[in-house]
Amino acid sequence: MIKSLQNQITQTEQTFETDVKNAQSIEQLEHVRVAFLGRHGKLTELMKQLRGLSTDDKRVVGPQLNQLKTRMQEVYEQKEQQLLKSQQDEQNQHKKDFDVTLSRKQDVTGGLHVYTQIIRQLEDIFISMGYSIADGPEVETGYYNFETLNIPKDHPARDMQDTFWLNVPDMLLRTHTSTVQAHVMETTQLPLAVFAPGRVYRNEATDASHNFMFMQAEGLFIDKNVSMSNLLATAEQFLQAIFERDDLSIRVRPGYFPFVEPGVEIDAECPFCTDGCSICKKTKWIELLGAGLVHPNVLKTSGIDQEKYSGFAFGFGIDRIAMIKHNIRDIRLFQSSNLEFLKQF
Ligand code: FA5
Repeated sequence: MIKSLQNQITQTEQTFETDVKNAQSIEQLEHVRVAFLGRHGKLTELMKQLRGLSTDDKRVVGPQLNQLKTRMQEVYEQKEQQLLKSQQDEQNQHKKDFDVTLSRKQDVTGGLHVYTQIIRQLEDIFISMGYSIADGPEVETGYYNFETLNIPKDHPARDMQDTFWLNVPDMLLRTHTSTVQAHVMETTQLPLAVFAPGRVYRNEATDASHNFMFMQAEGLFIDKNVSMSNLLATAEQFLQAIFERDDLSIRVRPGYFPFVEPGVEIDAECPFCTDGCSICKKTKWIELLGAGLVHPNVLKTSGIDQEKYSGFAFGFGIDRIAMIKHNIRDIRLFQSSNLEFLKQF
């Protein structure tokens, strides 16, 4: 019995040493440790056999088993140190070989959306003309979307812009950026000149030139003795700047908007042709702005003395400007997830 246990002790030591030697990684070494030194490992198994020996034999084999345990732990720890060191060396080498100047292949970078690009250009143009940039809420009250703009409750002009009403009484998604007018007039000292780009919503069916959510911009200028010629000069200057054509002329047609009097529609000469093309639909003109002199009722509602002050306002679709500038055929592309389209800008 004692002989058999002593043989097993010698064999266990040899197998353990071979297995430890062969372990290539910390994980493999851990497997060996569990198999030999773990709670249910080989060493525990040998210890259990000690119970069947006589007291004299126990005195002989007991110390041998303890020696085996100490030896196994030493061998294990030595190997563990060795593996940890080579792991560390490998990591250091990897860091040394890492070339920070290498660029990654197929780098995917984002870019500014075409809306943002056009809005920034427009803002730069208006800031250079002395305007400041204004903003307003997209969730609005009927008061700011209609009443301050001379469109009382039940007035038929409310039907000119199909409205998304919310479930909260008198709340809506703004149908145009003209809502910013009263907000600004209530809070800004005169004279004032503001440019307000932003998102607007209309409860309309979509097609290639109409969306239910799109971008508009509003211009508002209030001072003493503001006239139609100030409006036309401003319109001409900004249209020339945005289409990068110094010789671009404009033309004016009568138009109806309840918040301006007189109201006009302003067209720009087609920047892309001289005798008609597909962009201007062979007319040589492109419809761009709704505009006019601010209606006295609008000034009055915002507490401005209409005897002393006058002003002009204009509004336009930013999508339309972007479509003309980049020859885009379908307005719905702007808000699609079509990366091929978006990547062009
Ligand atoms: C207005 O919204 C007026 N607030 C503009 C205005 C401001 C007039 C200040 C006078 C003084 P209108 O509904 O025409 O006007 O819209 C202006 C522009 O928004 C249009 O010329 C068009 O370019 C754009 N637009 C209108 N509806 C849509 C739509 N469904 N999809 C895309 N663009 C649209």
